[in-house]
Amino acid sequence: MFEIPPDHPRAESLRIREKLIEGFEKGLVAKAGLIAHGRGEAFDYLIGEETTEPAMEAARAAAAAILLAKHPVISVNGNVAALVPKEIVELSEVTGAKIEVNLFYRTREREEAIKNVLKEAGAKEILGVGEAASATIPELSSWRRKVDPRGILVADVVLVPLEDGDRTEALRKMGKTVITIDLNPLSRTAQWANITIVDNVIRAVPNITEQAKKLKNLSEEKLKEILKSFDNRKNLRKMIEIIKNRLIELAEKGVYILEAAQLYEEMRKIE
Ligand code: PTJ
Repeated sequence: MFEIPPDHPRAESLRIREKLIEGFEKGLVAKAGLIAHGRGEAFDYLIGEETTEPAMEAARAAAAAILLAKHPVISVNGNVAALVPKEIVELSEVTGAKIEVNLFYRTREREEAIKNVLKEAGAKEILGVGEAASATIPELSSWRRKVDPRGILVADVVLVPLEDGDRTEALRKMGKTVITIDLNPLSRTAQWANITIVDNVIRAVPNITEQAKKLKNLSEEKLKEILKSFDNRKNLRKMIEIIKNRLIELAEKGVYILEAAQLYEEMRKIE
């Protein structure tokens, strides 16, 4: 892995990027996954690269939905396997949700590489690999239609991080509750899902696990109350507000421009 200087002002973001590049080199991540990550980075910049209050609210609702589910499934693609394999396994262990590999750019090699990474991270059972994905999601023409009859096909709640809109729509039409993690609050997936966590998967997956640990001992009734009080439309509006206010604040105060100007002044003094 390329060594990131620890004092680099964007060290954390560069470290995440390196994980993805490494995942690409290991055959986990699709070429388009690198492009998708760049889009995610841009939105992360806009939300301030930290978990916001609405994102934590959504993570709480997601944890409640997964705990209430009879057959919860976590769908894993290349980017998720490269960025948060251990965190996915921990979420699965805490909630009892199954893990299924489901790819847009499906190849047997990538399925196997992703399965191996998840196994190395401690997963005992991985669904959806090879012939195991023998069922089909109706109304879906992409490779994402191929699912495991023990997993996504019979799931009542599916967590689909970094998703494309088509499958979210198809899963909703099948009557499933769809939870997504997507940094873009305007994406079709974000708009179609029942619960959208507008946050980076790096932060969101551990947040769902943390919330699930807190909620685990609550009664079914209390969990249902949490779910009922969550409004995805409102939550998405709050996220768009956060981005709007952040941009207005930056435009008015010119935070970065001010920093650059100060630096320029310092340099002039040295000269
Ligand atoms: O591994 P595969 O074959 O299943 O392919 C996976 C990708 C991601 C290539 C595929 O699902 C795809 O093309 O997705 P999209 O349509 O590009 O959507 C990805 C969404 O995830 C975009 O809205 C991005 O803003 C968002 N995103 C990217 N990186 C992150 C993210 N959201 C949360 N955390 C991230 N790190």
